[in-house]
Amino acid sequence: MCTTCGCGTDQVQLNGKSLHHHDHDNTGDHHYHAHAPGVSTSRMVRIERDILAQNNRYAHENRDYLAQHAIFMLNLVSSPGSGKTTVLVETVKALLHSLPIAVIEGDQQTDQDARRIRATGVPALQINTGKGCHLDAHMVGHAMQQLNLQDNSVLFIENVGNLVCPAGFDLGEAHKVVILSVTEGEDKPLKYPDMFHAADLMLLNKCDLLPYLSFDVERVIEYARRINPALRIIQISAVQGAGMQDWINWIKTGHHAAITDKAQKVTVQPMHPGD
Ligand SMILES: Nc1nc2c(ncn2[C@@H]2O[C@H](COP(=O)(O)OP(=O)(O)O)[C@@H](O)[C@H]2O)c(=O)[nH]1
Ligand SMILES: [Mg+2]
Ligand SMILES: [Zn+2]
Ligand SMILES: [Zn+2]
Repeated sequence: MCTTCGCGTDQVQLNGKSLHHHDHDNTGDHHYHAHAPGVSTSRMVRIERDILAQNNRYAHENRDYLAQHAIFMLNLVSSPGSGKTTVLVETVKALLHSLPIAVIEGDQQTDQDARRIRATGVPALQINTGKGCHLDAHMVGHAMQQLNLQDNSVLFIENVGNLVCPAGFDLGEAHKVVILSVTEGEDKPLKYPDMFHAADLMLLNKCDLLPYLSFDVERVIEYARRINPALRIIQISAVQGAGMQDWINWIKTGHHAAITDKAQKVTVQPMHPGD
């Protein structure tokens, strides 16, 4: 699977341009991660035997950068069609007057989702992974750099629709948020446990459709908590708005903590380093 083969890296595009259309040797200080000098990316991928270890190093750089700038980053993961983009568009509309926001969109092809986000007035960058089935921390680092992120902002990532390998890739996010819609069946947490284990919050979406389905909400909650007892679960309808305020409050609390955490790190600096 892709955690060991590094599939699709050469085809990755950011807003339609090759990930490495620029030369790493003259990118200046805005390119805040380093590649091994004199080694091409494709060769690096071949000689890098532990894709996840490499990913984790990039994720660490991303997380450091986000902490320094008090940016709260959420990684939204789900199967295709669960409602990630719909949730994001409604979330962005609810938050854009109170917080600076940016969005990174991941799909194999097209910039349709980035255009849906940009229609709200918020900046969005589309990553096309080609044959790749997940975002990795290296792509996200480049996308972060191109977005000119504001300090104290919220950065949302919509991952490639896939409940399998995005679970294994840390992007440097504060939390993975898994979206499961009620049309997908209650058994998905048991069938794709890694994702429900990796997530801190589950949004159960499309609850407006419950009257037409035999979906058992109590059962899906029991299955999800069997995999991850600490999982927060919020029932929502992105199109009708039910539960959305709870989700917005959860984001605001996390964003506030990110800012406060940064402020605390600043204030604990000793006034006189020698004391
Ligand atoms: N009934 C209903 N449909 C929804 C809801 N959220 C999303 N959808 C629909 O589900 C489909 C897929 O949504 P999209 O946001 O593109 O999913 P994504 O592939 O996860 O980004 C679209 O037709 C949406 O209108 C919801 O809360 N209720
Ligand atoms: Mg989408
Ligand atoms: Zn993958
Ligand atoms: Zn790079």
